[in-house]
Order: sequence, then structure tokens, then C-alpha cells
Amino acid sequence: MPDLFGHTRARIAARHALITPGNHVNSSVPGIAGATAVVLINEAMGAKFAQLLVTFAADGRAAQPASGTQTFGYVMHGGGALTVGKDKAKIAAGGFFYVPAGQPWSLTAPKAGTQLTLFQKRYVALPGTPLPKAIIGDAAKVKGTPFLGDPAANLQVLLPDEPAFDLAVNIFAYQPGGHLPFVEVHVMEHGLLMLGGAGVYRLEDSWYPVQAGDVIWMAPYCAQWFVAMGKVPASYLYYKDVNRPAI
Ligand code: UGY
Ligand code: MN
Repeated sequence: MPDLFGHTRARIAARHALITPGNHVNSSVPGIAGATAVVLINEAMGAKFAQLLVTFAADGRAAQPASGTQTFGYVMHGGGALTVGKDKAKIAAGGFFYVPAGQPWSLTAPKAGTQLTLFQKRYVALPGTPLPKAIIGDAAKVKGTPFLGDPAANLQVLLPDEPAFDLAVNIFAYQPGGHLPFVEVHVMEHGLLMLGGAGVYRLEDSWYPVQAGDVIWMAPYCAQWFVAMGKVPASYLYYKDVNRPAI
């Protein structure tokens, strides 16, 4: 429902941000046509990566050429025909893909309403380590593990934790009342999409009610904590930078 009095749950702070679906404004992104694209997080916000939401019409198409940027995609709804480098596959909800730097990708013939989250980051090579390979996967087939032994907080790691990868993308699912075991403070940056359910996210010294569709940016060292609330599990997809020297 539109808000007559200018209220919003959104907050854009210097080192963290919350954007709700009601705040979205489309922008035009090269290679994305017959679709709306919302750049939710990027360098203009202070981040070192970009997070986009793409929503396709039936005739839509997203295609990006090879570049120094790597792309991770996750399909929330719908599906279509995916090409990553030379690999081709049908992709549906819960499907994901990783495009290494130096390879093109496209998603064509989408079902109307198909929604895709993209995380994009310029690749930082590790001397002596070959580039990562392309990946096409299905989150439903990725085994989860209880986070630090807690069965109420299940973590699925979607990409291999290998030195070649300088980013990770995971899905965290919490039972109602499940929570991060402590307030995390770490060098890694996060981009996050609430996939389902609801809860409260602590970001620095603020606590925010969050629900499906919300997007959060956490700068390095942003104090962070989450508790799931309500009657159904809460889950989120999130990005972090990993595996590179501290200095
Ligand atoms: O991987 C992580 O740093 C994760 N535990 N952070 C988070 O969920 N905010
Ligand atoms: Mn974290």
C-alpha cells in the first residue's frame, strides 16, 4: 500500500543500508532488455561489488560480454535458458550460476515475471592460481550444515571454498527464534537478499525489522546479528568477499 506520509523502513547509512521492495526505482543497465533492473548496491553506496534485481517480461533478455567482472546469479522465481561461456542449461527457481571473469553469459526465453539476483565483483587474481571455472547449480541439491553446530541455523555454501574464488555466496535458513550465535564483526563485506520469512537484523547500533524482498548492505566491520521471527523459517541469500590477502 502506498504510504501517504513518506514513511519507509529503508535506511542508507555510511556503512550499512536497508532497501525494501517499496523503494525500488529501475535503471537501465547495458545488456538487459525487456526487463527491469534495480541496482540495489554498488560503488556509489560505498560497496566494492554490485547487487542487482532483474525482473523479466516474457520477451526479456540479459546478456553481458566477457570482462574483468565475475557474476553470480540466483533465480528467485520463474526460469529461462542460461548460457555461461560455452555451457548451456535450463534454469529455474533455486537455480544459480557463476560466471568467471573473462566469460560472457546470457539468460533468454524467460517465463514472464522471472526474477534474478546478480552479485558482480571485479575479479582479484591470486598469483599462481588459475581462474575459477563456470558453475551452474541448484540450491535444492546443495547440502546444508548446522551453523557452528546449531540446527536452527542452516548454512548452504553455493560455491567451492577454494583459493581461486574471491567471493562466496551462501544461503542461511533459520527456524523461528533461530539466530546468529553472536554479533559478528569482520573484514568481509556482505550483500544480502531476504528470500523468505522475517526477523530482526542488527546493523551497527541499529535494529531493523526485515522481511522477504528486503536487501541489506554491510560494509567491512559492520557489526551484524540476526534473529528469525514469526511462524515460518526465515532465509537469506548473501555475498561475501573471501580468500584474499589482508594487505
Ligand atoms: O558468513 C557470514 O559472515 C555470516 N555468518 N554473516 C551473516 O549472516 N550476517
Ligand atoms: Mn557475516
